[in-house]
Amino acid sequence: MSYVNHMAKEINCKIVYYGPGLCGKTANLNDIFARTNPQAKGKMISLTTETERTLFFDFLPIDLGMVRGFKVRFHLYTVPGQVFYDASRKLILKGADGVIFVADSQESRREANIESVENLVQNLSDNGQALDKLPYVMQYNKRDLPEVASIEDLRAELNTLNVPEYEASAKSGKGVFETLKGLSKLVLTKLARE
Ligand SMILES: Nc1nc2c(ncn2[C@@H]2O[C@H](COP(=O)(O)OP(=O)(O)OP(=O)(O)O)[C@@H](O)[C@H]2O)c(=O)[nH]1
Ligand SMILES: [Mg+2]
Repeated sequence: MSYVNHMAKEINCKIVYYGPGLCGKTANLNDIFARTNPQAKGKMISLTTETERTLFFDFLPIDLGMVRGFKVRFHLYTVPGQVFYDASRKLILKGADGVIFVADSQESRREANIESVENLVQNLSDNGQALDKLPYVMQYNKRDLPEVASIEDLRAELNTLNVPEYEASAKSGKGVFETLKGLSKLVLTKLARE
């Protein structure tokens, strides 16, 4: 749930990057970190194993400017994608103000993507939240690789809620900011209505 500090005139929002193992969640945060100027970002914190797989989460606070006199700060989190880290995923998802689903476009990951969306729905529901009530966007990542599924197929399999969708190659930064901008627009629109 967004935390509005009226004294400091700050709005704090929690954004969670979700998706199967190795889909590129951490790559999204790394790119955002690398391209954001120092005044607008906090420290990036990564809890990883030696192999750079996310063990618990990555965390990056960034300032997105002002909305009606309030400073808007996004707290970006990634979850660990590996199936057996489910308890961590559920915990990190708690209180999310918005979710970005990062799909791995490779044909070989089609089933993993579907399972991960199902896992997202289940974990939200366990936390008392519903995906169709949340600001939510879809990113089709790794478009630079050969043997990727078509956007039409990915859409049919993953984007059943028909949310805004973005093609990306997070490794080179393509589509990363567009995705975040799309989600932040939804989050801010919802905040303005509350
Ligand atoms: N070719 C290509 N490789 C990518 C892209 N995005 C990420 N990768 C690579 O895929 C691997 C996994 O990326 P990560 O960002 O660590 O994936 P993750 O989703 O954080 O994985 P977990 O933390 O294990 O859940 C890394 O080697 C990345 O460099 C992309 O768009 N294109
Ligand atoms: Mg990661």
